[in-house]
Amino acid sequence: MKFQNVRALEPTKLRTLGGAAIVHRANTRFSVKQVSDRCFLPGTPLSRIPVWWAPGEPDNANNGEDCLLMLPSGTLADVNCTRVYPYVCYRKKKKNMPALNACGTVDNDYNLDSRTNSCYKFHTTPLIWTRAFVACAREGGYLAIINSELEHQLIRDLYNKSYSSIISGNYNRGAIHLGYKSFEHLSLWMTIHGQTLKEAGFEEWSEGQPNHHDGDQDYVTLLKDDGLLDDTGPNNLLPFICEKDPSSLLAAEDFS
Ligand SMILES: [Ca+2]
Ligand SMILES: [Ca+2]
Repeated sequence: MKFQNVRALEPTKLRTLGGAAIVHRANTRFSVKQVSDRCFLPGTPLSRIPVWWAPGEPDNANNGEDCLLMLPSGTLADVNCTRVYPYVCYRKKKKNMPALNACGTVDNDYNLDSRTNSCYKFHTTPLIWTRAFVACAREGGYLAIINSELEHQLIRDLYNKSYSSIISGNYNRGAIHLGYKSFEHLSLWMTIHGQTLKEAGFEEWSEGQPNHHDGDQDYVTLLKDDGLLDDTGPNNLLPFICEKDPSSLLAAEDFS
């Protein structure tokens, strides 16, 4: 999805981007503001933006519609802010914008490994699994998934190389989060992309694992000591590795 200035977009153009735009209404006046924790739009009165309302809109149905949505027709309607829709982010083009690297991002902590043609970033600040999952997604990546013995070794090497950089604190530095979790009450361990571990290409558990310790271990880590998998709980703060497809974000021409 391209970063564009929503204010400058005709409905047809915005529609072409494949998303809906949600803006926020403060009291009775609409203005374009922060629309999610990923999109930030400057406060702009809607009166200064070309608006094409859908028939009968805005109707503030049930006195509970404080957000705006663009419909497939390109017209706007007010909706409840808890509704879930695709969205469009924009970023103003500036002079001297950083160049995209080989991983298709301006984040130079991502490094392309030609052996797997994937990019990897080691996060030295620990998070719980769900927060780590989101952190990777925000960067256009995903919690690392091991797809081969080669990638297993590569990820172990990155872990060992980065170990001394991990932020010190009262948590376990002896494991990192990976992109696997349990489904169907532990009867099925799958990657966040919907494959079984076997289908993904690596399913070597550490001895005695997964043990579902204390009945609450739904997430998968890689142990530093033996380099094998262990199930862990939802509140376990750990470093983690994000993996990224080099083509998963914008192409260079998208900035031109
Ligand atoms: Ca992988
Ligand atoms: Ca365990």
